[in-house]
Amino acid sequence: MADCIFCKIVSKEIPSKVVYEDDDIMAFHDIEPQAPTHVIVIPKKHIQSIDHIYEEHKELLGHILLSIKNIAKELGLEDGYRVVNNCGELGGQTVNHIHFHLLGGRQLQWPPG
Ligand code: DGP
Repeated sequence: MADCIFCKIVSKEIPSKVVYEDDDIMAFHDIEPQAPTHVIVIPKKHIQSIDHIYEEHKELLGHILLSIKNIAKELGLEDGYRVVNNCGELGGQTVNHIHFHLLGGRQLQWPPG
């Protein structure tokens, strides 16, 4: 998608610190980290949000979750981590390309603001 920041990260038009990449997904360090480890995991294909996923995306989403587990392990988050998806305006989504935040490296608090 022409105006999507994360599509530009996928095409390498915008540089990022990639931690994992395969044919379907990409994981890179967040530009505004909220924890010592803060990685964004996205499908390469543009999907706007969780509100825009359908049956055809089931395999892709499963692949994302399994990859998050592997990335967390690779990054040494053995004591725990948090996976966050912000959906839509009230959910706090600012980039309209579905993404999962992988946060760790400190004690995370609950509830979120
Ligand atoms: P959200 O609020 O859930 O839509 O999160 C968007 C995240 O994307 C936010 O934590 C900051 C991050 N982000 C925005 N622009 C860029 C960028 O150009 N590069 C990287 N690495 N992260 C970005």
